[in-house]
Amino acid sequence: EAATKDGRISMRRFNATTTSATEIEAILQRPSQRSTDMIMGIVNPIIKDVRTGGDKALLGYTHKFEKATSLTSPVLKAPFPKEMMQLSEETIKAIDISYENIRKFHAAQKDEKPLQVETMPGIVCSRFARPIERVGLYVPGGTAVLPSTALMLGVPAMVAGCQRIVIASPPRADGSVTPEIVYIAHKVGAESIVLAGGAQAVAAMAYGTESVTKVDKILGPGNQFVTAAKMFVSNDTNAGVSIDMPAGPSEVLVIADKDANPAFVASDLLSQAEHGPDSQVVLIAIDLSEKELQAIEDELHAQAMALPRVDIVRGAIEHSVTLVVKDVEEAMRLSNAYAPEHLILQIKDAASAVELVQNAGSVFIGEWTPESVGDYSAGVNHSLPTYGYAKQYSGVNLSSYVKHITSSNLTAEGLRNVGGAVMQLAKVEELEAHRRAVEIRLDFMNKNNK
Ligand code: HSO
Ligand code: ZN
Repeated sequence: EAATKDGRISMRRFNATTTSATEIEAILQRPSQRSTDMIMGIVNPIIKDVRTGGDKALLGYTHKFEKATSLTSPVLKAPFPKEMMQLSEETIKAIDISYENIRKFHAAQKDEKPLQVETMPGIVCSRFARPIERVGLYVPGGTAVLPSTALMLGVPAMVAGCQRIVIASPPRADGSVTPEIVYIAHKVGAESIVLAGGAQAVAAMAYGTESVTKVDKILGPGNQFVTAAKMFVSNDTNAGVSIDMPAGPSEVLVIADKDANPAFVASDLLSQAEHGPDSQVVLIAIDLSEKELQAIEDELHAQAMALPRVDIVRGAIEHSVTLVVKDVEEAMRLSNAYAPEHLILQIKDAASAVELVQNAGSVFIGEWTPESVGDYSAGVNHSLPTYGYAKQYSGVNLSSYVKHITSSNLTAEGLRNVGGAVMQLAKVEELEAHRRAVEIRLDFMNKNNK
């Protein structure tokens, strides 16, 4: 079946109950990405160049790729001039409301006090968190400016107490940055904005340049070049930098039943589809009749045709699919296997279905919870694992900005209690100095009546 037969925007449709498991697996494949070798071939020289050439090389790439030839410095340092944050009242209000909700939700993720456990009498093990000192937050440009990503990455960094927050984002052709991003950078206390995008921005933050602060961790979504660069620098021990997670194109999986409003379902599918032609949207329809499926498809087409980004939507819908299943268990099984970045539950008793969720980046529960609220303002983070990585990664959250340190504290009694086990294992491993570090203390205790 052609996805957009006669110009009609419609998803392929399969009945999961009568389709084989291997076929379903193939249907739910993510759209293929360009080969990593090809991407690395482009990204590697850029990274090397910025690493050795510093500011000059970085600026060169920004002049070339962003066409921002008037730009003479790659960094804008705080305090940011007021004239760079000129925004309408409505936009300021919207950013402020979203900022506050994101702040509240991430502040609640703070460990109140260090974890402390007495594993044996006289042995206290603890764990406590410390912020990562310097973080680099990548805010993509591209087909849409995404100041909301600056909020999603910047607010938790501020809440975690990161000392130096660097934001990188490609400038516009006139060399300026979107005022929303400058305003958010100011609100989260960023020390600078790196006016660069792509692999060159990642390299600048990973190694540092004359004017770009070297960071300890780089977070944020990006295209395949950004992702490849993040993977490269996180593997380079000379960089000493980590990353949040691998990122792929955005995706959503909607589970809908007879209770779902077809217009709502279509609107959710489209809000993800408009991100990019490589986005993927999946609809799992529980026991819907031909007529009910048709109602969703009609809505999808009608709403899509009225969107400014209809061409992008068309691309995304081409590799998107509807699967008809018989019950919520079957729906969840498929969803867990797909591990969507966003999972929307438009079903009866949606909240009680959440316990069946095993793999998903973020869940949107019930008909009054469109994904867009989470994308912008509810308080949850929108930087989430894509491409099936929800099976092993969490989305960006407060712990993305801290590392946990453990400590042990033993009394003489504690060492007496555990010393034998330590000495025996050291013996097994033939690490005599390890064994003696205990023995020397136990001997000392015996001699001094401790
Ligand atoms: N849905 C995107 C985030 C976003 N939506 C930004 C709008 N702006 C990926 O989670
Ligand atoms: Zn979105």
